[in-house]
Amino acid sequence: TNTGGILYPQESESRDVRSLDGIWNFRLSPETDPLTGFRERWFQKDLSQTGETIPMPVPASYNDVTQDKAIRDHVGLVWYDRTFYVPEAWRQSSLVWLRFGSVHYAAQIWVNGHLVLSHEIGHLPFQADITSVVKFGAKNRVTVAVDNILLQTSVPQGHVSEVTTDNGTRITQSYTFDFFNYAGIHRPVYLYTTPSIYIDDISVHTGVRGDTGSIIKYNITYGGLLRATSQGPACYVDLLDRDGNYIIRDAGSGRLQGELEVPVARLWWPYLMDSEPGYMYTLQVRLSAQQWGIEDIYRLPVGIRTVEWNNTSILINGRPIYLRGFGRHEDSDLRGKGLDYALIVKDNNLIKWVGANSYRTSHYPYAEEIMDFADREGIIVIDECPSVDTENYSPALLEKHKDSLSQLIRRDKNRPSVIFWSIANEARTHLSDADSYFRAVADHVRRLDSTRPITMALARGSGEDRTGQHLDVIGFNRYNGWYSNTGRTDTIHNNVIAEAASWHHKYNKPVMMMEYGADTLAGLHLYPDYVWSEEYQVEIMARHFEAFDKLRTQGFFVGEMIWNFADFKTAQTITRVGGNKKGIFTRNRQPKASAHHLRRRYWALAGEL
Ligand code: GCB
Repeated sequence: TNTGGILYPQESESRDVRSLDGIWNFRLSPETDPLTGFRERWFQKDLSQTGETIPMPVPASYNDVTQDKAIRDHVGLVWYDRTFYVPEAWRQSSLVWLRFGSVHYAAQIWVNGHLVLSHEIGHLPFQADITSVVKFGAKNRVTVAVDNILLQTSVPQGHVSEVTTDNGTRITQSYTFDFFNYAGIHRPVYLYTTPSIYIDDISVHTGVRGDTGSIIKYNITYGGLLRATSQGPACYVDLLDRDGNYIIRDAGSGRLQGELEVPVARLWWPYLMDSEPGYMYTLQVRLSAQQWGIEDIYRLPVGIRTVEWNNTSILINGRPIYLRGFGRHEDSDLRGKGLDYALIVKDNNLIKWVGANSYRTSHYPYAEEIMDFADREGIIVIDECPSVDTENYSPALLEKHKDSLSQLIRRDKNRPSVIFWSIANEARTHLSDADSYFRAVADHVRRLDSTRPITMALARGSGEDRTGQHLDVIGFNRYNGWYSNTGRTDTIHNNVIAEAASWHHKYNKPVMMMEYGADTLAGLHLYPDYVWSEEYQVEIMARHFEAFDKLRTQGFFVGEMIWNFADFKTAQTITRVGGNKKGIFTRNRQPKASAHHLRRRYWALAGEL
């Protein structure tokens, strides 16, 4: 499943794309007999023939769309299916692919009763060539089994235990991370075609050569069967500007690797650092196997920029950057983690309205459709894998953790917006195993991509940390005035400065504050400021801003990210009132007083750049 490329499905002269989104059939596995569906082979018939099904939207989490608590809180397997037609016309020299943007947490997929895909870790796309099992010119069925159980060897980790209920023993899921374990088919499902010899993957690296111009290095891999006697396919590339004008035509002399020189390139700049941030070219790749009359065309958006870093700073196109952003979540009412186009456009507009230039994909990879906005708008992304609150290090966990990063890098390697890889959030970095574990993770990432710095969101103190030496940039999470010294906003300034300095002193790396904040109930006003009120959130921020401004004069402090962009749902606990309320926007994206306060700062910071 996880070998080869994972290019986003795209229509072209040689490719067709159909959406399988919509209303699917759905049913739970009985909690008392979770494997029934496998034993009775539910994937070999229509799900509705196995028992009662209900309509379920795709994409969406299944948890919040019904009136049934048993569905919201279900632990274990659920089943989905739907039917679709494959046109007769696709039989001619086409391969048919099935691609899921994300199914959380683990999934098995059958087409017409044949197992075609298995995937684990959620949040990342996976696909298969299903040509040999589809019926052309006929009705087909796709069945999906989804398991939301998190164990000590899943990424992220969780615990399953038993609980005695009024109706007997049930299993119950717990986890220490602070967001709801939404599950289901979270992102779009596509059926698409390629020619039988096709562009499998494209990798680009961009560089700037002094004043003479820019270069785009590319590497193309192809898939499909060629007869032993035939020559490999020929590859040609074109470069188009944002308006669709050809800048370079027919380059590459047929070869799969090459280098384009772009004499007066428009560089990809972060938001508000240039009048046209996020400038994207299109690399048009044409692969042809002439003796078979086959041509495949794929258009990859490309931004030209460089990333460099040293002990004190990160530079884009040679200029130091200061990050002003957020931690975020994929989270909303009703949909949970399901992709919603209205929501992603709104979020993009809010990010620009606030004047932020960055965010971290806390605590897992976000949808490709969201990342596309970051590319086009010049938003800097700290791209995080799904490892959160790691404890109990083990070889099995390490393999899965590395796999999540392989999949993430494979998906996002060409995105100019991705400036950092974040390899974990709030791992137990004080434990003795943390050193070798994170060395292995960081080495793995550097082998796959040495062009971007590696970071991690650290929560243990700098004194006890055993992992910072493996990172390029230190990010720390600290809730001064909230989890510690609650109510004492007069402790924030000095503590923030002292902690940032201690990280830099220990590791001699650039340092940023990756999380800080306070839970705030929108509409609660208490003055003088008092915890949970809008006034308190603003006061906490104001004290942090003073500390950040002082730190910025010391030469190693590279950014601030408030926790969180918006309120979000969590597991049920006694410290969360309807979820985590540290958003500067409410869950339905209305500003708290803090949003206006942050906006004044971020626009002012942008003006200084
Ligand atoms: C953290 C975590 C984040 C939580 C946040 C909080 O340090 O990284 O996932 O939501 O604190 O609000 O407690």
